[in-house]
Amino acid sequence: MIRSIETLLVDVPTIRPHKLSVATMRTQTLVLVRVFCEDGIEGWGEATTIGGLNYGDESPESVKANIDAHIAPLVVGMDARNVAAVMATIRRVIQGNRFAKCAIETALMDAQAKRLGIPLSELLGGRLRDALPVAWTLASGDTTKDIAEAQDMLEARRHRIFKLKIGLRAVADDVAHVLAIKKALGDGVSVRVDVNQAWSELEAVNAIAALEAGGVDLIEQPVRAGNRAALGRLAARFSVPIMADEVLHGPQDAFELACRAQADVFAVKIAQSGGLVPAREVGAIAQLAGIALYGGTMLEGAVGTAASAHVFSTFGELAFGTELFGPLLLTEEILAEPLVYKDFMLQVPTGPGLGIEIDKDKLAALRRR
Ligand code: MUC
Ligand code: MG
Repeated sequence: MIRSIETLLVDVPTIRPHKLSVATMRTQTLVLVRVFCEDGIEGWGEATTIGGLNYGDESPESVKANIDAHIAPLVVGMDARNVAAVMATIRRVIQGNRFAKCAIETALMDAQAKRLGIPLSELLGGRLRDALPVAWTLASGDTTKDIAEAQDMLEARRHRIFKLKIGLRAVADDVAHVLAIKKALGDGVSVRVDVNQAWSELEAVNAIAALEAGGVDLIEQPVRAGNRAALGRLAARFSVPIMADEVLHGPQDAFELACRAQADVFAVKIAQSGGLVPAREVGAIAQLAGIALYGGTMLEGAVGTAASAHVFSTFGELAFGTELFGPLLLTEEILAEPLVYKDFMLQVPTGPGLGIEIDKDKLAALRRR
């Protein structure tokens, strides 16, 4: 039985300012959810977002308030072992709140997988890989600093895929910034861009032509999420793949984008999808439609990152790898044993549940009061 649910906000400074077109992050607010079960087992989930309400329509504070006031009272007392039934009730009764739902589903699946003594990936159909390629995002806002940062990552064998956050400056300046980095890093290194919806369709046409010619591998959400038709026209026009991110809020969006061939790649995010099972469904739709997959992040800490890794480990195809570097952007470690990043990959945890152990003293010291 579900005994109680606790939500925590944990503010952690980032290792450097992280500049997106929608926000400059100096701190990340981790939204953590802890589900206590009658049999003594507890599960952890995460509902972290980016930049308060700058990125998505749930803020850390709204997630906490809505879980505390609406979701917890609905499910306390339900059978913790029947995760599907609990989630069906939540999805029937609670509108929206995809991040909050994801955190609850993660915590319940963590607890259930611990109960069964298996990694969470095995509840989702089973893993096909034990390690995932991990991109790093260059977003210092400075070309020279970004090149130096990428070179350090290559040398440390931590990342060889780089995603550049653009869309804040004039289009020509952004294009020059990207091409300078691509030139400095060379052919063997994958350089991609994430525009976070900043361009008009006309700006996108001109910029993508230059980026494609310069050897950029992937263009993420160049135009606003509401303009799906423009995304589709760009996907049809260019051979460089166009990736859907902010437009993709779960299986229904995935289905509609797939039916209209409006993206070449899906950035699957567990929270944006509304949970681990819906994220699996997004992956299945993509695979049936011949759309390539990328494992996205909302810059979650270790809990959301581990949960995402379990989901992405079950994907048959993951052509563009993942960007599960969230914990590496933070100055504080909240696990007793950090997640393992080596040889350009994140190791998918192998222990029961999420396969991580939270350092509770650390959390107690960091949590918002
Ligand atoms: C996004 O839009 O993909 C992922 C990596 C990063 O730096 O920001 C996120 C959000
Ligand atoms: Mg994105």
